[in-house]
Amino acid sequence: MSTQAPDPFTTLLDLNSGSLDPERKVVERRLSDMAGMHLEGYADGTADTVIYSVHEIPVPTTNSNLMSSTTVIQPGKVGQEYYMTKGHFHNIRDRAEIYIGLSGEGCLVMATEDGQYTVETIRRGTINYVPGGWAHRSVNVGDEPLVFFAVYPGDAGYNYGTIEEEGFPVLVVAGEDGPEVVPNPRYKDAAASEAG
Ligand code: M6P
Ligand code: ZN
Repeated sequence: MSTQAPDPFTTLLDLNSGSLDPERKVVERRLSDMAGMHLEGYADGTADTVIYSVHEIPVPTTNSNLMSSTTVIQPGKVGQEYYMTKGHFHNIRDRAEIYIGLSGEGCLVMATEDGQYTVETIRRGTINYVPGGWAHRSVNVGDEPLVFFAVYPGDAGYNYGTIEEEGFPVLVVAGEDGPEVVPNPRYKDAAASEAG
């Protein structure tokens, strides 16, 4: 079939831990995979710490299929900045995405290439809509793992390079009274991000 539709199937999602049964593809991201993404460097000896894992339900990467995954971000910080995902635009920029919050407390930072941004809440029961053209990064601002489910067109693809080079306009940091959104001093500052 030209749409490459798979046969119908069902997966069991543990709403607390984010793990799937059956597990098909799990990607773990460690501090070493996030080098340069937090404003501060991570402490010596912590490179192998797992920051988040993505439990994917793979389908053929066509526009007629829906890819989905559960992401589990551990609680923690690098300096004052919370653990977070790398963040990405979609390779096909206009592809949208939906997140459903399952457990924990988080923020979804979204930004366009020309610097518009918004920071939304992720918690059990939230449904966040990420429109096409908006890069997205999720941040765990709580003391427990942040777990959410995401669905997006199968051909969306990942563009990490733009965020790696330019960052997001804002950072989410721990302030005296809880999480704060502050300007990213290195936003679009190529020289600083290369040095950092
Ligand atoms: C969400 C979705 C996934 C993504 C994951 C981790 O579950 O957006 O597509 O892989 O978060 O984010 P990132 O790919 O930016 O590391
Ligand atoms: Zn995405």
